[in-house]
Amino acid sequence: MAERRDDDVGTGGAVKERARTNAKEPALFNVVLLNDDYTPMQFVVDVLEQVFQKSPAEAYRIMMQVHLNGRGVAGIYPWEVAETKIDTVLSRAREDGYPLQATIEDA
Ligand code: TYC
Repeated sequence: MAERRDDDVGTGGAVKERARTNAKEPALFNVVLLNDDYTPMQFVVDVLEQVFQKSPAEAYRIMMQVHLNGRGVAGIYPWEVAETKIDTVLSRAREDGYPLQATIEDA
């Protein structure tokens, strides 16, 4: 993974070299939605808009990707955020009695 480069760190402005910090990018994970035969399309679109902050057009596109291909990426997040998104999706789905499944994988 690429390291972050901070421009002009500690060089007093006259830059010949750039200092390199040790800060690493956080590891990122895909939140993947899985298709099933029972969860309504509109429920999935609503989840994508409300939980993953997708526009209505993008939410519809992702829902159809999952419906037609079996899976699709709802969003890309650090591990704990991805886990929380999945918890939210699964508890909303179960509340409404739908079998929607979501999983985390390496981005
Ligand atoms: N296949 C579902 C239907 O026909 C719709 C659906 C889309 C379900 C995406 C889950 O992650 C999903 N009602």
